[in-house]
Amino acid sequence: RVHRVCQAKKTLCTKHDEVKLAEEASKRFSAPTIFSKVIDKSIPADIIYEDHMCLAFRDISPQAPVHFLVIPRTPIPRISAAEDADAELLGHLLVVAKNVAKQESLSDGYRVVINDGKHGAQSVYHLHVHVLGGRQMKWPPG
Ligand code: TR5
Repeated sequence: RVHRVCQAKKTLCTKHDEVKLAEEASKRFSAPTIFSKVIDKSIPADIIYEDHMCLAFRDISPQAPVHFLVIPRTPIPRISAAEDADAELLGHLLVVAKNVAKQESLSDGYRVVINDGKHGAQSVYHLHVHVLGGRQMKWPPG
């Protein structure tokens, strides 16, 4: 049988095409995480900003006097799974991060972090931007 995608692409029909597509799809649309429940408000969170594209809420285990997360409503699992077409959304997350940092009076500066995957020590697979402030940060991070 000729797979529809192979027909459309007029390439040699191999199973690999479907496997590849499934892999790509699974990278982008992973299982819902706890942050989906923050978005649909089925679990409580201290939400300090929200708009049509994203939410900002306080981290449940703060690593600094101010520690909040900015997440897209669209459940992109991790920054490495974002696509070029997500540029506007990704830019928006940073704009919101700096606006909420200002709202939180972080006038002496702050740190913005995105952890990706195992080496990045990511634990929740719904893209999130950490903003930490209210104390002196050290460099390099651990
Ligand atoms: O390690 P990464 O970069 O994936 O960061 C995940 C962050 O989510 C950690 O800093 C956690 O403390 C934070 N986290 C985890 C949960 C949670 C949360 N922040 C706010 N509210 C949360 N709820 C309700 N449940 C969590 N499991």
